[in-house]
Amino acid sequence: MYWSEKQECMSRQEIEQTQLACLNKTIERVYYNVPFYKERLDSVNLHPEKINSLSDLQEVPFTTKEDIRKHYPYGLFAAPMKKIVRVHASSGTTGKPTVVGYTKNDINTWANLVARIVMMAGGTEDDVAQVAFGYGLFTGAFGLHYGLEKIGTTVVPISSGNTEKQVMLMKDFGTTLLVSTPSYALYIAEVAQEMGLSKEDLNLRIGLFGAEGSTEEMRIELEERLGIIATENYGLSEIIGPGVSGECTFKTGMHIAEDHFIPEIIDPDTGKVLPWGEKGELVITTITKEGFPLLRYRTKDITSLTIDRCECGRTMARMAKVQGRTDDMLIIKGVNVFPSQIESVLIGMEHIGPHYQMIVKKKGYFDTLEVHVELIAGKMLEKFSELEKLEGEIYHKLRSILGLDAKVKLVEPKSIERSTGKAKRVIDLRK
Ligand code: DLL
Repeated sequence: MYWSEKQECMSRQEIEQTQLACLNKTIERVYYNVPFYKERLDSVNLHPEKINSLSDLQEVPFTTKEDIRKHYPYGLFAAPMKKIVRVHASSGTTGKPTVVGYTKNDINTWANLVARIVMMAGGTEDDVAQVAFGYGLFTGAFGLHYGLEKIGTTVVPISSGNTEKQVMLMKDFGTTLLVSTPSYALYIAEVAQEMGLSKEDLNLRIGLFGAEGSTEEMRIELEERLGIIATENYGLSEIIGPGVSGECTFKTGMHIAEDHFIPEIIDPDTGKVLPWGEKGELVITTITKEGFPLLRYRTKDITSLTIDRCECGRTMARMAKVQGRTDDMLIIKGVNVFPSQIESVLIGMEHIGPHYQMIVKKKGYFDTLEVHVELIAGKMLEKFSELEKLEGEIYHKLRSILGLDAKVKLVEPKSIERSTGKAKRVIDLRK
């Protein structure tokens, strides 16, 4: 089932024609409305009428999060404030947040794009959707909310946290579709189990998970524990929020709304554009936004793109699971390490749960990695020798995958803090 079949199933030629027409309009819009872009485009001698083909986009300089921060709060808006009807912001860990603004048309576009990803995942007007993202400046909750309403699902705007009540309402309201981060969904599953509820007691059928990475192993765990089809979606506040891309039920990558965004993959070190299929940093240009358009925004997310045929019939390019961010890629003793690699080793091993944390420290000149892994309640191994054996097993698996010696520490059940939003997997104490 499609939300907008005509757009989602265009031929490649139609997609490219649409992209070029919209790109031209966007370049003109930012050139004449945002001094930052005028300066940037002038600096490479790229007047708007010089963009005659999609490949000309490669001449346009990148935009970074730093650029947005420097123009805090509204300096990159391309519409007058009276036309801006909503702002959202992403909370950086340090400094000021990045602020994004939407016109009425942008809000409408956004709802349509989210409606697409909900229907791709199998959602319909018969669903009861529990939005367990935090409502607020974060784009997750409001983004999903309006898209779900557009389709006609019954929305339960419960927000994140208050997990026991979350489970109680899930049962009483007959929730069929859960919207959350994958890590929070796992926590919800744990609490449901503690409350004595099995998946058969709940009515869930679809998970729409996003806002953070997760592995295939995590998907399987969520599907088994909650009795759902777990789909993933991706987005970032700077680009629009959720709705940039999402999986259909074939789960072979996330379809990008290419009629609104032009994706590119670049080598993060050289900035060179890479061909389809190659892994690198995702760069996105928005081509229909009015309030806050961005040209060649460096997402820092590492993935690859494909336009191979998808069985669902959609023709839009698909992006692979995000492997990590160029800035949460840890470099430990010269080795590149992503939390997702650790997760795929841990999930599926006996006696341990899916909760872990990586602690990176500096010892003299050397970096050290300690991985804390939680034991499963009730399966607590009593014999010290068995604990040691398990630690050794994890240590060897991590070493063979990462090529790195990590100290493994098994910790008590429930001792690692649960998150109700994006999970904090890495504690970097080196700075
Ligand atoms: O997380 C938008 C969103 C909300 C997407 C709800 C999907 C669902 P930000 O808070 O600005 O926006 O964070 C954006 O989160 O650059 C990625 O690093 C990460 N991210 C988002 N979705 C995924 C995903 C929202 N499916 C940043 N896999 C992005 C991996 C993801 N990382």
